[in-house]
Amino acid sequence: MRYPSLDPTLQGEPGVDQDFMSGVMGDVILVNGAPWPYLEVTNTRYRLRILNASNARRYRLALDPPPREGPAFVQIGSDVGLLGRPVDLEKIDIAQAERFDVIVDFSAYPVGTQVTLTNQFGDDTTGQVMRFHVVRKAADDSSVPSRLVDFEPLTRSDATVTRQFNFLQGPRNGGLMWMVNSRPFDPERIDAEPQSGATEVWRLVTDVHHPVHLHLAHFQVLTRNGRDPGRYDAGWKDTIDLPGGEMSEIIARFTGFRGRYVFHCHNLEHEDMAMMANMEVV
Ligand SMILES: [Cu+2]
Repeated sequence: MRYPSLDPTLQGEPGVDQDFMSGVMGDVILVNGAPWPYLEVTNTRYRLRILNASNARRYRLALDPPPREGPAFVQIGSDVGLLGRPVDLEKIDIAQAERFDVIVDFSAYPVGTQVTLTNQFGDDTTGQVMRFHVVRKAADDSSVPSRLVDFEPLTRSDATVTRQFNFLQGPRNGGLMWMVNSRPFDPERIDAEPQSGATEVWRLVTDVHHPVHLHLAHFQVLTRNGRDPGRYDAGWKDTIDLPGGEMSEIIARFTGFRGRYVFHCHNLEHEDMAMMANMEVV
């Protein structure tokens, strides 16, 4: 596999060729390290914990064929834990580093069916992810509870501080770099100092699509371009899929530990080309 690094030794100058500034995408989809694997399943409910671990690829996951009845996926968890209530989804848009914890009920398929997990954002080789073979019947006494955990929705009035971070490309050192608030990552610079225990609203502005990931702090999506959160924003999260040219607001609680943590775009090439910043919880 060729990785288009500026420095083939990966020891010196970070970053990739200009052609790959928007991120390196492969042409083989791996699941748990295997290309396009299949899994034999019984005609029962399965819990699937899905992580998008690609460098730069977003997925729109769907089941082909779709189930005869019921939703394709019942989402029970987000990036950092169970939702308050399950959410029915026909498709899952998942950006790099996001996680979806879902139930798929294979009793909606006759035994003998092959069900492909597809990627509707892909084409040719990247349009398929893996396959499930429904090979036999089995007893299933499981159910999905209508209430999962106590979930406390945060509101704007909970926040004591509002900050804005712009995730934009800009000129730097004669070239272009991916930066936060027009500054490339500097491990020694602190870009935000939340108080321990504080709740803050962070406004996140983008030029192109960036999945933004916070270390330490969990957050809820408050608004997207002034509107309500989207269908994939339920629960506590640590990564938000930000479309290009938009402004979204998250509300985060800085609990647990003091000290220095990073936040960054989780497109790995953007991150490695300096779209990262430090916060210090004080
Ligand atoms: Cu990015």
